Amino acid sequence: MSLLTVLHYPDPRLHKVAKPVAVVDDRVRKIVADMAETMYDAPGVGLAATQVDIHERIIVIDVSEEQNQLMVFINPELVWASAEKKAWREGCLSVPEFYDEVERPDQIQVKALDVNGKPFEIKADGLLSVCLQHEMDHLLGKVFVEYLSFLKRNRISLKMKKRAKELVGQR
Ligand code: GNR
Ligand code: NI
Repeated sequence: MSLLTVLHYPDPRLHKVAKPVAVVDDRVRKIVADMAETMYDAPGVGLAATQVDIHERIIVIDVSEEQNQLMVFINPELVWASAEKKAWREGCLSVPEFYDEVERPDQIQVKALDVNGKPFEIKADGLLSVCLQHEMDHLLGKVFVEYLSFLKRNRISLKMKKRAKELVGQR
């Protein structure tokens, strides 16, 4: 397994649209294993392939307290979303140290393929629902800060660019 580099906002590669996986084979399972390792190392509760510059519809999630219940979603599709919405304070490994409220459907139903290419469907609420929607957005090239006001997003962009410059200066 190997750790992958997580892209940071406002990297334009975060806005690429991921393509469906054609066959779930060992190549895909290697990507899943590397993504899981990267997510646990961060640590984060989810990771979309887009964030590690792989533009295929692959998501890993672990919302368990012990971080020992890996969930894998290949070619995820939204089947249903509740009319009821809920605001949640979100963070993102691609926008480190920024947190803000985003309103999304409270409950969702998603279908996907597992690591063996077998279809499954789940109904999600709470953190799993928020995280799944956050990750599916990544696969469409959307980062959560795009739900925030223009002013907030601009401030985040400027800070991230400044921080990137500082990091270069330290080398
Ligand atoms: O680690 C993460 N935590 C989180 C908290 C609230 C809402 C969404 C998330 S996902 C995030 C990891 C990440 O950036 N996934 O793309
Ligand atoms: Ni994210």
